[in-house]
Amino acid sequence: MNIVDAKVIVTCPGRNFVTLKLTTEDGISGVGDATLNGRELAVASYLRDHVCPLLVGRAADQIEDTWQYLYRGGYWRRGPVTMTAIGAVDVALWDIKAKVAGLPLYQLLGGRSRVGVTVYGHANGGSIPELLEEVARYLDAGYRAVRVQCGIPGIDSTYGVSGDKLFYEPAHGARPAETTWSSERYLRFIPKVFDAVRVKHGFDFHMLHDVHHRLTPIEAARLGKSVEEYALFWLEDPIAEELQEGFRIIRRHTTTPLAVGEVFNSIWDCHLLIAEQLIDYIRTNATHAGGVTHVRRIFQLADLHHVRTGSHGATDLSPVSLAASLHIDLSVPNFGIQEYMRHSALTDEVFPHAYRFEDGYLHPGEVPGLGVDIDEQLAARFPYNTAYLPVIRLVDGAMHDW
Ligand code: GCO
Ligand code: MG
Repeated sequence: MNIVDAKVIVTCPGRNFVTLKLTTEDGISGVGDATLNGRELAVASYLRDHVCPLLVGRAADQIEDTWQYLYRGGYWRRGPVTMTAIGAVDVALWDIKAKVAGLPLYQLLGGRSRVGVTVYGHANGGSIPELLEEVARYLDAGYRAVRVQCGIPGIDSTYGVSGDKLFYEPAHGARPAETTWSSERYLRFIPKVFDAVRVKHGFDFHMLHDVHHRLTPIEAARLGKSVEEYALFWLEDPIAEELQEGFRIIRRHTTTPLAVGEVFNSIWDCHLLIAEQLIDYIRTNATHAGGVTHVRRIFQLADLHHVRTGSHGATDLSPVSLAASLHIDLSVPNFGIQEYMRHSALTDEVFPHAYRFEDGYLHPGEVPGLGVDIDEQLAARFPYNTAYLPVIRLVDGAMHDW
């Protein structure tokens, strides 16, 4: 059963998404998410110009061989653009294989290992009182885990806090927005945020927090140590992660669990972190790290080393990506938690899907394949719109990690 058509669909129902759709000679089609926020068209071109022509005429059922063909065959390995493109092909082929089998994808990955996929929602507030109200909203809605982000006095804008509570992901405009950052102010204030949340809402839910790559290892060590009493489920991306050895410094000082990996795209980006047990949760995701095939490899390595999964699920990843994550989450033995930021109603309309939220869990549904599709006619009504993530500078004007 050969692939006869490979199509790249770019659409912007509020934010940009790139989707690969593969169709076989039997008329079965599969979809893969190829969205790389702020660099979308690079992946679209990589697929259209260099990958789609190679796929037409290939057997749709040889998923591993196709993965190796694109990875080894490209000669230039790894990197976010390459691995996102390979990931989209891989997920689309798994979608097709599961449809051919007449089974939801998780059945092909070994079947269900749990009743549902525990997700965390995003509560954010400009101030502590506002944040406390948002946390209450999530707990009332049945969430068992909530990420907390709060405005920092003296800093004009900070990661994770926005006016639009529901669909936070700040990518806008023909040039990146620029704001100022102070790690000193952040470090002084953030323990008060965790204290207020625990005082008001107690310890009966998982509390998470994302530092978004902004500290040095020794600053992160100090923060982790100073907030141990608040029992964070995880502290995410405390430092920039290129230097994996940097985590040894953090680990030496604190028992606060660490989650890392949303910007990683291969097993080689995280093998030292995992093998030395320097982190507790690995956040790689099928879209940016080479699809179901490669992410499963990463998760198996993690399982050997007591590292659990916590896949990236921000709204700059499409519902196709979320569906792929849910099938993996439901089946792997070392699942930890899944990020869940709800997509807008319009995005949900463009990507009709079978997954559903219930009682703090997401369920991928029982539809054969991924259980998600793209409405191409509707998608065509929303053309690409240039949008960049913000950048930040320190008080003296120097560039810092956003
Ligand atoms: C998260 C992430 C996102 C990223 C975004 C970049 O934990 O969900 O940090 O908010 O910033 O995916 O495109
Ligand atoms: Mg993050």
